[in-house]
Amino acid sequence: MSEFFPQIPVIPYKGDCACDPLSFHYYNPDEIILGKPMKDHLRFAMAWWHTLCAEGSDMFGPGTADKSFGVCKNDFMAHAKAKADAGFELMQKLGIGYFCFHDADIVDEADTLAETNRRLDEITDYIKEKMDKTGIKCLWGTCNLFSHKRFMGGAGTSPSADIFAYAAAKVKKAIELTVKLGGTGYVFWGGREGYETLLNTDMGLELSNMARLMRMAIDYARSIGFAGDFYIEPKPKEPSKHQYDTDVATACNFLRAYGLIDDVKMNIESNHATLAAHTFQHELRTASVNGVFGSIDANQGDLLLGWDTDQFPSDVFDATYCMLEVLKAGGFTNGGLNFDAKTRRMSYTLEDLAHGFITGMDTFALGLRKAAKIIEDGRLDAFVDERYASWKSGIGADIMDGKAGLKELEAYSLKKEPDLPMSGKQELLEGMINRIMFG
Ligand code: XLS
Ligand code: NI
Ligand code: NI
Repeated sequence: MSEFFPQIPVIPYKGDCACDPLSFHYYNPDEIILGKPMKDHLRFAMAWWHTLCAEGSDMFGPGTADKSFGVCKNDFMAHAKAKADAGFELMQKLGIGYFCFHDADIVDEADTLAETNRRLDEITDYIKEKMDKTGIKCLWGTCNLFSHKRFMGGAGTSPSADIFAYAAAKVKKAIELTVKLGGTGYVFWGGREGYETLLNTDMGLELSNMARLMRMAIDYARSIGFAGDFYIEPKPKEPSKHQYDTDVATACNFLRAYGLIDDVKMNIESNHATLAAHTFQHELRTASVNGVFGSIDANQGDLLLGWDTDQFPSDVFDATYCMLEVLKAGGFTNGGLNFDAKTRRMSYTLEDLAHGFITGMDTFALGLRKAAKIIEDGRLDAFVDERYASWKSGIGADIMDGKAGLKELEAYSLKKEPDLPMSGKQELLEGMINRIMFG
């Protein structure tokens, strides 16, 4: 079999030697951090779509990268297999243990559902063989319910019952493929599950139908032995003007309203958080306090741009705060860090792709190291404990234990005017984090 990335060697960890860009500087897979190897903390995954399909097209021009992998794309099955070969070669060279996929990424859709399903069966046989040989696993699968024009008005939220039925059929197949490949997760990203204008939209019906499709998917998946996690991937806009799964809190409300909260967790994407005017950290914390922290789409946006730029992550502060949330949530179980990221349109070579992953993996490895340092240092946790100390005894404990209501609290306050809360000391804490980060 030919090599697709001859210029990329197996990427070693070289630690302190910073001069070789084709090496990891911070990611040392087997090094133990807080009792666990780095690779188990981070559980890196390759996104099939950006890595093997996306060629960098935008609204103003076609792609600049060549992802034909030496095969004519019209020969769709040969091309699908070449993509799989290239993907496994890259994952092996980078030491990435997982991948994520949409049905439509792994082989081109045909004109009929029956033929599409046949193609999917053939390509997943091929992928499964490669998984068995390499030990690389599937982190999660999902269904592309947004590219084809039939889904212009949504899939589960389409105004057409026929389209809903077709979407359900595609979800059924995508779940079967995820189970076949041993995936431990299934993602619902509401691609076009939203609206442009309420003038033509029955929001109540659309929301209840979205819940109906999820309930059908969960029940079917469990009936065929899927033991992994379901995730909603919130995003506020793009492609819809207003997407129903706007952010983690909105998605939690939807899940509670429709009785799905015990069945679905969150796959949180950094760039989606910032599009929702939240920090990545905010979305992660909201998920963990609601008991729905699941998995992560690791990328980074550009705060000056209002769309999902899906850049490979390089922001060490963001990665550190992310890993702090992951560590505090007890780490990943079925989830991981999926690089839902692509190289810039001007970085069009296959070598650039490898650099995207190396930088992204090293950024999160450094983030993990720094987050562990912040935890081991202990001053941040101690400060937060001290700030909330009044809840541990006296009137605070009485409120927590349900012993004091409004009457008792009035009596208490009539006797004692409160002191100001202690200083929030944000500036001190920010400086302290800098010192922990940079020594
Ligand atoms: C798009 C989403 C998408 C999901 C999978 O913005 O990030 O790529 O991760 O459907
Ligand atoms: Ni994503
Ligand atoms: Ni995205």
